[in-house]
Amino acid sequence: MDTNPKRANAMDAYWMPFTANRHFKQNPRMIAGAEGMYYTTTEGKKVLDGTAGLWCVNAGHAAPRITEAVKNQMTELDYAPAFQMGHPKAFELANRLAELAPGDLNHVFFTNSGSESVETALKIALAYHKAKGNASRTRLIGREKGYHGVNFGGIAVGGIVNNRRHFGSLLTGVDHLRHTHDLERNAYSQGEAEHGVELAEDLVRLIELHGAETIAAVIVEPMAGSAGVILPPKGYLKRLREITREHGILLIFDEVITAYGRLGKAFGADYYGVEPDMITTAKGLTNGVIPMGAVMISSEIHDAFMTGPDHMIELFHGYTYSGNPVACAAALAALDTYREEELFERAASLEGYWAEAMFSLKGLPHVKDIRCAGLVGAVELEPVADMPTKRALDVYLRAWDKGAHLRTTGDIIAMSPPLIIEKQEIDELVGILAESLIA
Ligand code: PXG
Repeated sequence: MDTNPKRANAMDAYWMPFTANRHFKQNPRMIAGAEGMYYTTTEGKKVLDGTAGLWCVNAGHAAPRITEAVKNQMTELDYAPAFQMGHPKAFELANRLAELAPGDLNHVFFTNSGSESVETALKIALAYHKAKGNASRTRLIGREKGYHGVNFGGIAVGGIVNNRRHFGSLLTGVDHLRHTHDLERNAYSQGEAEHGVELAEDLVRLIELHGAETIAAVIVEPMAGSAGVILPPKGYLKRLREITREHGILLIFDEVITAYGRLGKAFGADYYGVEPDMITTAKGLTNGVIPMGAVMISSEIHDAFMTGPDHMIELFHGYTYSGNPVACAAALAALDTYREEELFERAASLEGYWAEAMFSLKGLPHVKDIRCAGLVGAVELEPVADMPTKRALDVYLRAWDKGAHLRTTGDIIAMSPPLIIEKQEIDELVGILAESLIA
């Protein structure tokens, strides 16, 4: 490895995110280009993208409408101040998203990432209760194994220990529901897991412990992605909705992964048939090409802020790049692409084929569970004794050598291909995974 940071191709200066930096830099995997379902490496090798980038390139790489829209927007209007100023595409995009979102989620706040969408939703939840005269509602409830990005609010409500343990005391006044991962009862599930609806009653326990009047919001991923594709038990999300509604607690779905067609519907809320009070999104909003997030917010919450003198700022929150024109252009073009190419419907129509292909891996060495929903699939592996994560990492590296890009989390392999995937590419991807599991 060239470690001299003064040389352009040295690798030391770039501190890579969520990466084993020293291991990677000894044997780098470098991508030079991408189109459709495939990456091209710097050595000119084609690699099938089994994960839509990081769960974001839902329309496939270099989708022409999006590329064109970004180019055009750059020359037309590159930037406009986001505070006390607007530009038409931000309003157009908000309207399009409000139309797409379920129920009365009629308002949209723009951010630049999933992490910022989470912070935004948590802050709005607190400020909403204050605006309604319920200032004692300050407690936030997350769930064990939850992933809500990497900012302080998100790691406080999150439940992945390595994302929390190094960073001090985090937010106070946070509690967690128990997770719903249950291999013994639920192995080899699709869509929803059979057992575990009773785990929603954990919220009742927390209400009895803290008092409902102290709780502002519950945030969960409808399907937990980063912890390794944990499917909600049947009836679980509905029960969370009932309990939160009964006790005046807001329900936030973190759909940074599940929104924009990943499960074959616009939102996980549609797929599971449960309507939250806010939905956090990012990733697929722009097909991953320009950083952008959006929080969908109910009219009830939004309208609670629209009181007081109308020259006053209603919410003291926002980002320099909220509703950035280039990001808006990318998102509008992504939504056009999803609609015109019927990609959400396409994901739904492939769900059965995908699950069948994934379940064909049952019985291969070290496989102890397979879980699928929409175009998401995960294979959980028996860890190597005393070397957690090694089994999955080895499979990942073998698959990369064979020409497919997967994700690992712990000893779980996760896949989430672009929604443009063809059946023979599903066969290719799952075939490479099968070979990589065997040797
Ligand atoms: N919430 C959820 C549910 C997410 O999955 C975030 C928030 C944070 O988004 P940003 O844009 O700040 O990264 C995420 C991100 C993986 C993986 O392979 C998952 C994410 C990001 C990168 C990798 O598990 N999720």
